[in-house]
Amino acid sequence: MADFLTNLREVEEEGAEVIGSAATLDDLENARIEYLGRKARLTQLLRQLPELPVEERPSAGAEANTVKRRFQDLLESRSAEIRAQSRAREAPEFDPTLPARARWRGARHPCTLVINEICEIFREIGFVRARGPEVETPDYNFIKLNTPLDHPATDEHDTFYLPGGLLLRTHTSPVQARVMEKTEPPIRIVVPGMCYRRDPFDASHAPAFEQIEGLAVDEGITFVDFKATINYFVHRFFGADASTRFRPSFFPFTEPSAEIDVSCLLCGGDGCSACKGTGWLEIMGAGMVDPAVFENVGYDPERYTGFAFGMGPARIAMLRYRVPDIRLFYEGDVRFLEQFAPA
Ligand code: 2U9
Repeated sequence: MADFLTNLREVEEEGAEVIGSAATLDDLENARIEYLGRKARLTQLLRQLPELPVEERPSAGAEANTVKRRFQDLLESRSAEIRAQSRAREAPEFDPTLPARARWRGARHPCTLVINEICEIFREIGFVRARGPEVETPDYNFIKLNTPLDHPATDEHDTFYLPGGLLLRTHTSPVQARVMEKTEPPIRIVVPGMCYRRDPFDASHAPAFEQIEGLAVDEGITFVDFKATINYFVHRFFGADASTRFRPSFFPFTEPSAEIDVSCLLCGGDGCSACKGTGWLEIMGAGMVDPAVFENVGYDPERYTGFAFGMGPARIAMLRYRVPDIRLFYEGDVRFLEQFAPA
């Protein structure tokens, strides 16, 4: 037994030294064969176990197995060290002459650009921005706006109804109703925001889209103020050469109502594919606020008059930036959006 243990210690010391100083994975493999292989001294010592007295065999066997496990552990850790050293050697050195990575230029969304420009034009003539909730009640989205719940606009096919009787606003108009309820005239506001309708997602419709609406209420506001303000806006936004056309229309919240066209930006009114040969592009709906709406928000319709208008910034952006498909605004494709970054 004493000889056995002496030999074992000798093998252990020598093996640990050889494994620990292996410089390459090949050296390490040779050390493994030499100290754990079939012909290794340790293997031979293990084979001698049956020759020891029977009572000494268990402890001698345990000692030998401990040495075997130590070799295995040492092989593993040395192998990890050698691999880490070679990875570090292979890593490219820092090269300060390499060109810098291109920076991604952030850009405002084209609809945001249009909204900001519209708000700025109206700010200069006394309109302030107002905002309100995107989740609304049928009362604010429809009833206060003179749209009874049996009106087709309230149909489930057109409106996203939420559990609990709420809905996603289908226009920003409820914000104007809320502002009027809280504020005495005079009022001049522009209201940008997202709206939701159960429309198909196609080249000219999106189920979630921006709207910007405006409202002016005071004593003595007339149709002349309405037309002059809209014409002023169109000339500021589309240019002094742009002409407007007011076509009679109908909205539940305005009376009289109009749809407003601007002379085609592409052909100047001669007729082209963009304006379908008409020379005109529709840009907004508008009208004098219906007295019933004033009644609903607690204003005296005998005392106050006003006008209101609404536009779709995505539609305006399509005309301005010649974008053929509204879906491009809502797909988040950086290649499209980064084109709107300032130079
Ligand atoms: C109140 C009173 C009146 C807002 C108006 C329109 C006409 C209109 C659409 C154009 C295209 C929205 O983006 S669009 O889908 N808007 O045609 N909006 S008058 O009238 C109001 C709003 C609120 C209290």
